[in-house]
Amino acid sequence: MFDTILKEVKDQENIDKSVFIPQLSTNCASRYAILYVIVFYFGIQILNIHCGQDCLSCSNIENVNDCHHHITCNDNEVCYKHKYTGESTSVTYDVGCGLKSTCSHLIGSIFGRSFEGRHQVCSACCNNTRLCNRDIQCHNIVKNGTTLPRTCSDISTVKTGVYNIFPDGSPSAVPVYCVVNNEGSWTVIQRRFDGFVDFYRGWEAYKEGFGNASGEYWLGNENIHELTSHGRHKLRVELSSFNNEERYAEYSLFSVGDEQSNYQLIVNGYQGNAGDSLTGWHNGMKFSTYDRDNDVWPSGNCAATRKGGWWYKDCYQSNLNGKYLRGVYDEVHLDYQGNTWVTWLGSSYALKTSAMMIRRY
Ligand SMILES: [Ca+2]
Repeated sequence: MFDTILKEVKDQENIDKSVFIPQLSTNCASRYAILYVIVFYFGIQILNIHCGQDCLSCSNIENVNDCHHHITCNDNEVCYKHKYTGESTSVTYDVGCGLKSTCSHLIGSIFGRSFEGRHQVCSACCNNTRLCNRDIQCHNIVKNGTTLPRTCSDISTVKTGVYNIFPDGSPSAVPVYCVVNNEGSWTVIQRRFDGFVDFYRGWEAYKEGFGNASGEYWLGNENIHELTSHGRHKLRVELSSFNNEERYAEYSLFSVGDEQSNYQLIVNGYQGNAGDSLTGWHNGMKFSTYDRDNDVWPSGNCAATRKGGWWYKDCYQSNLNGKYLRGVYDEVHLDYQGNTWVTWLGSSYALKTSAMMIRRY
């Protein structure tokens, strides 16, 4: 799902870095001066004067939130953020105004890269802040009057399908499958329906996400964490069997911690008809993969034996990222490896479809 982003990076690799040097906002400043003169002499009330974006403007800082100096860009400029590794190997930033013409792609896309590890992004503004290139922590991101969606529920659509979202406010669009039902639009974080995508993957794959937004995929623990750390989210799990019977489980509370917490799961408030295969066993558990055993089984590794990535305890009551084994299977012989939801069809029935989707409310 990140092919597009990588392509953009390659396309932009040869752009000369020198064009991004911040420039003084003389045009805007002179316009302000003229307007103030008019106001002074003629007493005209002029409100909401604004030329271009307000950007933070600092060089060689380790934390963008430490930058308090800001400037107003010229009309032909936008905010940029340049992240690079300094001589002390610590990550540092330059932020300021850059030419809009060098930022012709979607907001948030990478528009210059001098070599690996150095890149610049066109920044987006938080709603009502106008301060564009601080690390953005807000629900709505506004750039030039256009709101960028953090989740599917920020997209005005009546149609289920693939859309771009911006889970962390920047820097890059993430394609995702949005499901629209009576309640509104849901952001799908996990989807399986044909077994074409291998879900037996390691920590990094589950961290970044894998698969394809129009097919089977895992959105990525980083993205899921970003989304669920901005506002309260509910989780809806939709399941079906090979008899085409459908069930669901909904949770009024769902969040995933950061990597330091090993993407710890918080889930509560069940209602539905599939039974609750999450809170009893998996609430409070850390995420585990075959190469990162965070389960509570001292002598074993649930992710390795059950063939998935999940918030295993010792081991599971649900295993939606387990092996796509197509219906009834020999659970003992195959070590409970199927993609299962135990409170509905038990641990020996591998489901036909599953979708985990979240909605901010
Ligand atoms: Ca273990």
